[in-house]
Amino acid sequence: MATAGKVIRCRAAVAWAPSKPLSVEEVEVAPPKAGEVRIKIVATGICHTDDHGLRGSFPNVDFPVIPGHEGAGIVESIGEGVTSVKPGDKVIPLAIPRCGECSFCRNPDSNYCQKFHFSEPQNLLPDKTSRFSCKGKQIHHFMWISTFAEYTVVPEYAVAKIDAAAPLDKICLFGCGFSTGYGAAINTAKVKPGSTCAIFGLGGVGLSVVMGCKAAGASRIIAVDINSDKFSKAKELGATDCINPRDLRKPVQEVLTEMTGQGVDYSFEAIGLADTMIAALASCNMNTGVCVMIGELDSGLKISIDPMLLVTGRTWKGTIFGGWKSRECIPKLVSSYLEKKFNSDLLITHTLPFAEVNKGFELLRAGKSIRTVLLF
Ligand code: PAD
Ligand code: ZN
Repeated sequence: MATAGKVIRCRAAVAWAPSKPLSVEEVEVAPPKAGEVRIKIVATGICHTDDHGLRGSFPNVDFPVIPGHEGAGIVESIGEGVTSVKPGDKVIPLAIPRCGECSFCRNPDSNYCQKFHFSEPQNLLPDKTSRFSCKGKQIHHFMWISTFAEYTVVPEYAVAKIDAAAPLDKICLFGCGFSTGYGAAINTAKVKPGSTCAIFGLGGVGLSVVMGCKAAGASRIIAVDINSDKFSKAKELGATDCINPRDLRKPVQEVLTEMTGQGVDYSFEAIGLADTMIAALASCNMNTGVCVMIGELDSGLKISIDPMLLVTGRTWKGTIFGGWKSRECIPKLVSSYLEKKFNSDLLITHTLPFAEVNKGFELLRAGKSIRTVLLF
C-alpha cells in the first residue's frame, strides 16, 4: 500500500484525562516495527470495559490514551518478520494476545497469556514505546489494540486473521463482547443440555451468555436485570424467564432458589458489582452449582463472602474473553457466524459514525443500547 513505511495522519478518539468526554482528534500513527501489524480499523463496538478504562478504574491505564478493544479491520502494512498476515487481510485485533510461548499459552486448558494486560501493562507496545502521537504528545495504547483509531498498530500475536467474507461491521463484536459471553457459557461453565442457568446483567456480554446457554441446550434460562427494557431482547435470544430484582420483596438469590428448587446449575455475573457477584454465587445450587464471574469490579474494590457458600460444594470461576484461545478460536467462531450457527447481529442496536463516539457511551450508560457499532 502507498502508505506503507510512512506515518499516517488519521482520526482517533483520545481520552486526555479520566472521566472526561473523548475528543476526536487528528493523530499520527507511526509505521509498524518488527513483529507488528498496522491495521485500518473499519468498525468498532463500545464495551463496558472501555467505560471502566475511561473512568480510570481499570488497572494499568495511562492517560492520554486511545481506548477501544472490540474492532475489526484490514491489514494496511506489516513490520519485519511478520508472517501470519499480509496487507489486505481482514483481521480482528485481540485484547487478549496469544504469544504461544509462555507456560499459560502452552497449557491446553487455559486461554490466558502472560502478556495480557493484567500481568504486563499494555499501555505501550512490547518495546515500551507508543506508535501514537497527537499535538506533539505521546498517546498511550489501550490493551495494545486501541480500536478507537482509524489506524492502529498491534503486535502480530494480538491479531487473528479471519475469513475474507466476514462483514466487519458485524463481527467486530467478536473482539470482545460476543465472544466473552458466548464462551463463558460454552467454554468456562460448560453448560450441559437440560440444565438451569441464571444470567445477571443483560448488556452485550450477558445477552451473549444467554445465547451460549441456549446453544448448549439449557432448558431454563433466567435473565436478571434492573432495567426491564432489556427483557424483550433477552427473550428473543433464548431467555425463558426474566426477573427485575427491584420488583421483588426478597433477595433475588432466594427467589431463584425457590424457582428452581435447589438453585440454578450455572449462574453468571455480567455486571461488575460486588452485591450481584455475591448474589450470583448464592443463586447456584449449593452442591454442584457453578458460578462464573465475567463483570469487572472497579480496580481496588474488593468483595467479601461467607465461605460456607463454597464449603458446601459450589464452584466459583472467572473467565477472560470467554475462555477462547484467541488467535486459533476467533477465526473459527467467525466461520460459525458465516454458517449462521448463531445470530450475533441481534446484539447491535445502534450503528453510528465514528465522530459520534460520545453519543455511543451515553446510550450505554443510559441503558438504551446493547451494542453500538461505530463506523469509520
Ligand atoms: P452493559 O453496561 O452493556 O450491561 C450491564 C447490564 O447490567 C445492564 O443491562 C444494566 O442494566 C445491568 N445492571 C446494572 N446494575 C445491575 C444490578 N444491580 N442488578 C442487575 N442488573 C444490573 O455492560 P457489558 O455487557 O458491556 O459488560 C458487562 C460487564 O462485563 C462489565 O463489567 C465489563 O467490564 C465486563 C466484561 N468482562 C470481560 C471479560 O473478559 N471478563 C469482557 C468484556 C466485558
Ligand atoms: Zn470488552
